Amino acid sequence: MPAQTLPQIPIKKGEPAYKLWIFEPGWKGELPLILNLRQMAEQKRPAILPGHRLCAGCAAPIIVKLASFAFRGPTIVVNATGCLEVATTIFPYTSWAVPWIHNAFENSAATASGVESAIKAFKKTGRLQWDHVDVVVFAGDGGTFDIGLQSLSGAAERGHDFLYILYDNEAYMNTGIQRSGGTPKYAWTTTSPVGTVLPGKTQNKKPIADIMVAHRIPYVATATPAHWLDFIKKVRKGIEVNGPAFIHALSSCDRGWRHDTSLTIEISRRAVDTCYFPLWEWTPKTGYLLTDRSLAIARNPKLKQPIEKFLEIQGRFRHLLKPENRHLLRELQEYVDSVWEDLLNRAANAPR
Ligand SMILES: Cc1ncc(C[n+]2csc(CCOP(=O)(O)OP(=O)(O)O)c2C)c(N)n1
Ligand code: SF4
Repeated sequence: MPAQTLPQIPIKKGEPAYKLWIFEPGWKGELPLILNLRQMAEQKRPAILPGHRLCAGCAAPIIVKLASFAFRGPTIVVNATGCLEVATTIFPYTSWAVPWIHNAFENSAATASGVESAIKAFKKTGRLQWDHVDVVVFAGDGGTFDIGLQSLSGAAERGHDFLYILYDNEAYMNTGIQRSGGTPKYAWTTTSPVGTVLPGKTQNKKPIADIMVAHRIPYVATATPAHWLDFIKKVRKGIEVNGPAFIHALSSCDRGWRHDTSLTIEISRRAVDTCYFPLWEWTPKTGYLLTDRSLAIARNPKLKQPIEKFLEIQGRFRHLLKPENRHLLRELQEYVDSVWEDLLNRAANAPR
């Protein structure tokens, strides 16, 4: 059965329209598909259904929903232990509308490798009724930056064909907001407290997406739920490539980041506007390419916002806005600026 895309339905007058370039297997070029959010909502059933127990304001289900709009056909989801898993599969219920496997905290990429190998074997022996069955992993930062890194690296090195989506809420949220390798410097967590001894976490965030680039897999990208079209396109590209693909999606957590539940999308927007979390993609052929708002900022640096804009709406950084911690804030700004400069130097489409 060939891969299916959305039927082209005319957009209603006055509705915003976006052009999404869908890559179809077997096609030399690209198929343009005009769509908007209403069409997607009406025509594509997302992989995750309402009724789950994730907190109001949690970005994780938005990430799954947006990602699943880009699924091209039969898809198996592998889900590491974490908030997304525990809150969507409370026995005897499930919120998943696709085949879904829960695996241990540390080995989602190993599980995905096994699933992908089984699919390949079925195909080889003529027992697969579809052209392809895609494998998509969703795992948190604890399950990716830290405990699952070796299985992810191994799967990337072996070249298994799956898309790994990291939803990065920057701490071990499910077990009570403990710091992870994805927690940014000076953020409060329950294991990196703020007080007279410590100003929050004292180490920088691990550059996980760059670590995946170093594996030279076919596709690596960063994304946020606020830049939804950019995200959907990246998911589709990650699924279409043959071999491992990795998407690092920033996933705000109102419990751990201490923000108002209404600010989920605004926080993602500010993360990109301040260059705290730049949007880019990387392939072996193109190298780093800035995308969406980050490309706009590179072209017009006046759009870049100070880091306070990202920090000021989150309780986990409240201490940084106190007068006595101005030097910490300055240090964070310098760090963000140097990482951004470094990216500008590497990005092939950044203005020189
Ligand atoms: C080997 C192992 N160690 C610890 C745990 C306990 N545990 C379950 S979920 C979790 C935190 C998950 O954090 P993350 O991957 O960031 O996902 P989040 O909950 O933030 O979505 C921990 C420590 C476990 N299940 N297995
Ligand atoms: S604790 Fe955070 S990551 Fe977990 S469900 Fe709530 S908002 Fe989402």
